[in-house]
Amino acid sequence: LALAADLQDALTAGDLALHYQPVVDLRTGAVRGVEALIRWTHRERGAVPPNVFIPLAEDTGLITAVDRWALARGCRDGARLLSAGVLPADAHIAVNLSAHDIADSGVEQTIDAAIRAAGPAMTHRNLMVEVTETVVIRDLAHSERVLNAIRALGSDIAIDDFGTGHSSLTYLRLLPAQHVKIDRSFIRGIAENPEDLAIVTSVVQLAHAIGLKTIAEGAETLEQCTLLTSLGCDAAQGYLWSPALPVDQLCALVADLP
Ligand code: G
Ligand code: G
Ligand code: NA
Ligand code: MN
Repeated sequence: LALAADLQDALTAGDLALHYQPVVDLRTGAVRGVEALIRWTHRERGAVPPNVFIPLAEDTGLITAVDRWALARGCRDGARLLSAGVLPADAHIAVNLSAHDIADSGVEQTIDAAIRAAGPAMTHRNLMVEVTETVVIRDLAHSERVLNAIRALGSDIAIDDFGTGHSSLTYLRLLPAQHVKIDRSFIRGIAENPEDLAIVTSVVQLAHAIGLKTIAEGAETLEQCTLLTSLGCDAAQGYLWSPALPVDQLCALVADLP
C-alpha cells in the first residue's frame, strides 16, 4: 500500500508530530495533564487523520514503531512542560497504546527507556497509558500482566473510549486501571438527551464505587462542563478548552488560562 510506505518514510523523515490536548480538573479548573495525539502532514496530501493512518499502521505492523516514537516524543515534551512549570509536577502526559504494543513483549522496557531518555523532570508517575477495550480483548491474561508491569513502574492506566466496546465491566474489574475515559459519543448529548445523561451519571458512579477516576472526552459546551462537574466527574477534555495543540501553542494557552 502506497500510504503505508509513505508512513514509514514520514516516520524517518520527521513528518509526524505529537499534539497535546489539555485535560482540566473539573473541581479546580486547573490543567492537570495532557493527552498526546499524533498528527501526520503528508508531503503531497496534507493532513492525514489518525483515524485513517493508525488502522493502516496496525494492519502493517508499523504501529509498534509509530507508538515507540510517540512514547519517546511525549516523554521528552512532557519533561519540557513539567520543568518549565507549564504543567504541575504531578501532571499526567497520556499516551495512546495499540493492541500490538500490548501484545508485543517489551512495551514496559520501551516505556522505561523513554522515561529515562527524557530526563529527571519526567517520571513514570507523570505518564498515563491509554488503552481501549479492543486493545485488551485479544488476550486478557497477557494484557493484565503487561499493564501490571507498567503500573509497577509507576504509571497510571486509563481505559479509553469507555462504553463503546464489549464486556466493559469485565475489563474494569480485571485490569489495573486508575481512570476511565468516558467516550465522547456519550458526552455529546448529555445536555439534551436524558438517556445520555443517565448513562454518564451511572458510569461516574460506577467508576467511583470501584475506586477509579473519570475523565470526560469531547466536552464542547459550558453546559456540558457544568453538568459533568455536578455529576462529580473528575476531569474533562474537549474543544470547550482546546483541541490538541503543538507544544509551543499549548504553553501559550496554559499561560493564558485563569
Ligand atoms: O486526534 P484524533 O485526534 O483524531 O485521534 C483519533 C484516534 O487516533 C483516537 O482514537 C486516538 O486514540 C488515536 N491516536 C492518536 N494518537 C495516537 C497514537 O500516538 N497512538 C495510537 N495507537 N493511537 C493514537
Ligand atoms: O479515541 P481518543 O479518545 O484517544 O481520541 C480523541 C479524539 O477526539 C481525537 O480525534 C481528538 O482530536 C478528538 N476530540 C478531542 N476533543 C474533541 C471535542 O471536543 N469534540 C470532538 N468532536 N472531537 C474531539
Ligand atoms: Na486516547
Ligand atoms: Mn481518548
